[in-house]
Amino acid sequence: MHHFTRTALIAATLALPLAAQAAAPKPVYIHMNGANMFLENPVAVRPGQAVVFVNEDTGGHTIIGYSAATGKTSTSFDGAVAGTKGAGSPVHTYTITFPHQGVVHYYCSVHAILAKEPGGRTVAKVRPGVDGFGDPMAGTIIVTTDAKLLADNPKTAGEKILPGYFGG
Ligand SMILES: [Cu+2]
Repeated sequence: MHHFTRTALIAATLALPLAAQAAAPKPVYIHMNGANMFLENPVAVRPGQAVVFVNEDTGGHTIIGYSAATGKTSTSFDGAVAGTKGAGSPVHTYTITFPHQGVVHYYCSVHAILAKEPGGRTVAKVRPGVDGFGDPMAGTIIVTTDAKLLADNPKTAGEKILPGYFGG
């Protein structure tokens, strides 16, 4: 009996990583190009699900988390992605996961600045002199288990490379 229990325990332990792997959701992709924006914004991800920032721009970008409440930037959510030569060339990516549910704000420090609103909240604004579509290069990630929010992501968030999105 003792022996059987031990064998069962070992079998259960071995089975765990496989089960976890099978359940691991696909990453959520957020793309950048010469428009100096994060294309998929906002996105929702599960706790532990990978968020992959893909740079399809010829120029580089940073991806830095910040607290809207305090204005402090994150030391753990702090990425940089170099540019690409274009379609068919390698792209640089930055991958991060978030263990807990919540709302995460981030911005690109090359193309946006952080500023305090009159109410005290910190928001990202277009860095003066930066070209683009007019919105600041910044975004929000909702870390949640809510199925409806998770299903609401843009279609492009499911693809690593957007063939028509290289540029700049
Ligand atoms: Cu940027």
